[in-house]
Amino acid sequence: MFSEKPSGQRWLCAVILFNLYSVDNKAIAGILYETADLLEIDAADSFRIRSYRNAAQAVENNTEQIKDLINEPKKVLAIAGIGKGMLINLQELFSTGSLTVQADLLKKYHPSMLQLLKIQGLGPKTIALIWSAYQVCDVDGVEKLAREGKIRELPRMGEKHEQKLLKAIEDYRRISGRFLIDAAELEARQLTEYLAKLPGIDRITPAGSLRRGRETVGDLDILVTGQACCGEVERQQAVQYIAKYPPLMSIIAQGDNKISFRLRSDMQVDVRLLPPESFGAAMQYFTGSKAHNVALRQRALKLGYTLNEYSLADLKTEQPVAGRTEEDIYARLKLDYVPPELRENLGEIDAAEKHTLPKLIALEDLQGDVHMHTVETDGRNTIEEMAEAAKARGYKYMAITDHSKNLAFANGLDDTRAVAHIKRIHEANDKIDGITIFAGIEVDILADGDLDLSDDVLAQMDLVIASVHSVFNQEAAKMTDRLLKAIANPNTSLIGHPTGRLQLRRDAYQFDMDRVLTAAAKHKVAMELNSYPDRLDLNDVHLRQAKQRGVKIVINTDSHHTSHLDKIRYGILQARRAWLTKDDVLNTLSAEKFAKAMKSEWN
Ligand code: DGT
Ligand code: CA
Ligand code: CA
Ligand code: ZN
Repeated sequence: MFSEKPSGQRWLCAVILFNLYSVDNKAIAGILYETADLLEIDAADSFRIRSYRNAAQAVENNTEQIKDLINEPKKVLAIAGIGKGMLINLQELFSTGSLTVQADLLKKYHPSMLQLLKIQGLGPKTIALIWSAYQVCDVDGVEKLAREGKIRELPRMGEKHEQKLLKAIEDYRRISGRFLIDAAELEARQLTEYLAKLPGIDRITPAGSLRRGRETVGDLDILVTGQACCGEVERQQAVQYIAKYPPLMSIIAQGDNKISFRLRSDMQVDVRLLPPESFGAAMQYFTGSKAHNVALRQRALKLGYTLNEYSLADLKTEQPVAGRTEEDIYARLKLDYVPPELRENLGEIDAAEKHTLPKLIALEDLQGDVHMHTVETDGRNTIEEMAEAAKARGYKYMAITDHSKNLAFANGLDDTRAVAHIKRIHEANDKIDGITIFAGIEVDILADGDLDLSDDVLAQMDLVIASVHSVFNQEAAKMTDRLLKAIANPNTSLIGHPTGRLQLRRDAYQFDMDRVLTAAAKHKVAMELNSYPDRLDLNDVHLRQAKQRGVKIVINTDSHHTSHLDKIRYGILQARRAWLTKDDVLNTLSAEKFAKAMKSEWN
């Protein structure tokens, strides 16, 4: 059976038009990983497949950018995992913008193979199996096979595999086309730098879900204003300049004051050019959310105004009464200014009317970050390096929380190594002035709810983060009991990344959130807000639920490198979206009070 011809054109473009302007190591690694997967589908020699995967990993982890080294072959060859053959591949990639091996394989099969590989649990082996039996290699085609019961007929496959595959396809559809907040932010920043070079531009600001701090972003909405947006000729010139943005891959639509395009990263962008007098109205409108806008427009009508992306205007005379700033618009509508993170129509308009909007937590309120790893387990820096970096951020305290032994691939600590590590942390604390370094641990919650280290060792810690890192697929009842047992352990200070979800990759494990939060409140165990963009766990909805149950939050980065400490701002955004204030978050306390809180002594 043959499937309809899949629409893989976009992928083909991605391969051929590989834009060399901003090729970072991650992009190169992506191509090498894809090539390895395609070789595996093609039943290539396993040694060859491995050489591509190894090279991908080496490129990904290399601290220097390959694009800066490519003209010095010796330096590239010095990277472990890159041999002469791979060097030739990299040189080809940089001189022609594509890789013959990959291009040939995509010609032989189909570019849509790459989309299939993005489906969780569908590896090259299964794809090869499906291809050889049915010559199908696109998402729609595979879904059809699964629905017709044809996947279960393949060797080593069954009904269960088929159901799992259908669920994975559903997940893929839901998440494809969305991006992590850090990726969206980076694209927005680079584009902003480019736009800022255009003469006659006063302001450039992201709107949409990025400005609201949503955990993932669909497309970027960038608003621009200044002289360059005022006349027809100026706007045309501006649009022409934007169309030459090097990472731009294809233009989707181009109008008089708007241009929509797709970036090499596959992200879609809408740039709007606005006159200064409607910039505030446009910011309000394009920040959204849609639900907030609808409610706000109804309120405007009730008060005798019309509200759109150009202005707030008198209903009768149609004369604009506000539009230059957002603040003017909210004030005219007799509302306190609503911070973008709250604009989801979840009670914020009511609160703004009654002057009861919360004073949201801000980055400056945080006194410390208490979840980080070091070279002792799977981190990249030493205790001292992490401490200096935390101190440089202005923190009063921090905690080193390496992994426990159950996480064998991360070289987790057993009791003996954990005790020795506490000693090292104390020594570093004595040596480094200006910051308190707490000795902590991120201990695994084992499948039965026991913690992975002895009570005696855990009791010596200043704080204990208990986290689930294995056996995610338990029944909800069992997982709930597992978490409840960990919470009841007197040594537990907080639960790390409580739902275990990995955004755009892995669902949360199943458990009864309400019972877990109730128990956490009772035992004075805090819940983590893990700021890592892939996690953001607890999310905004759960954080709000936790606050209602009286559970305190600790906002951490889970840093594995000094550069990760900066990710704290993504956590702050989620906390703000959940209406959290300083009082809801324990790491806004002084070091002394925080230490007590970690021993479950808080009011
Ligand atoms: P995204 O891109 O899916 O992450 O989410 P947003 O919120 O950025 O949504 P987007 O890009 O479709 O639109 C940007 C903003 O424009 C949105 O937050 C509110 C506004 N907007 C879009 N469509 C409508 C609409 O039909 N009615 C109203 N009132 N506002 C809209
Ligand atoms: Ca958007
Ligand atoms: Ca948009
Ligand atoms: Zn963890």
